[in-house]
Amino acid sequence: MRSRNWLSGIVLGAGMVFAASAASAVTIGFSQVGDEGDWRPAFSKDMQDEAKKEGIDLKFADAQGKEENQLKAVRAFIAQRVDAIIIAPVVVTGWDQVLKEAKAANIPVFLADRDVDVADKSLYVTRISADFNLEGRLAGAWLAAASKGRCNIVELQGTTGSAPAIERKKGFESVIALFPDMKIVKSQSGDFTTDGGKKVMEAFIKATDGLKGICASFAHNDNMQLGAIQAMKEAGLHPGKDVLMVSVDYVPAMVTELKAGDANASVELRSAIGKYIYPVVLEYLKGKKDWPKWVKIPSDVHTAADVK
Ligand code: GYE
Repeated sequence: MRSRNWLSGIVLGAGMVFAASAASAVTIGFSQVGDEGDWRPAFSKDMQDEAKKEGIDLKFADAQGKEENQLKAVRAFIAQRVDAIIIAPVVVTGWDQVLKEAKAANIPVFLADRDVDVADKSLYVTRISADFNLEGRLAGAWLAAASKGRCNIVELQGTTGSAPAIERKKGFESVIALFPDMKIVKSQSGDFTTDGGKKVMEAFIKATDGLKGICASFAHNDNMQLGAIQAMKEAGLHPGKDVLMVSVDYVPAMVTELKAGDANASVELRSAIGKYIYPVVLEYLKGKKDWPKWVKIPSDVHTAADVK
């Protein structure tokens, strides 16, 4: 009898410990852009895997590329009283109101990857992200060297109004502006998708009589460039040979194209970035409140020569 009590005491105690740890697990709501290319799902998977490793209860909401879905998701996280909210915002505008609501509810917000444009920066703790402007500059610098500073460029822009489309364009333009014979002659959004990139390149091919006089294609991400490569091949052109191909992300499918010689360079945007993001959130929740407004993640440039 005595030993049974003793045993049930342990079972009960263990149950209480378990209940206590389950109750104290940190709950984080993550509003993700969608799955527009190869980079994004890799980032989503990394966020889910890292959350498991950290014992975080992650509520993951896929916005399917629509900001209105993100606003709904963030409001749902507020209603659920999560401990923190992470947002990878589709576009930079339209965030003031919902961030005010999170602040009023005392729920800290962290930006991951993309940026927002809000007047009051105290509405979020910090942004943990690569430097998209630097990525644009790296692509521009690579192209300046590869073309010896003489190049007519077609540009495939990312989602209009998104931080990477704005900043990669600005960074790239700031470098080519240093070379009087480098210029962007055509530029259009392909919405960061393979399909979008293919359609835009088809239009460029038509408008330039088969890319006559065009020396390079700069795409704000690899997926659009992968679509552009398809369009060029279908038109009997030789991407990577007739036209220099430079883009951003360094996804596995682009590495394959670099190896095959259909593309020339890609700036790496790391997708395994949960290990940079969660420690900031967790330390904040434990009491470290003073973060710089931007925690930067490095980016590197890779050329066809590296992957061979
Ligand atoms: O380059 C692109 C994705 O937000 C920086 O979004 C990210 C970009 C990335 O769709 O492939």
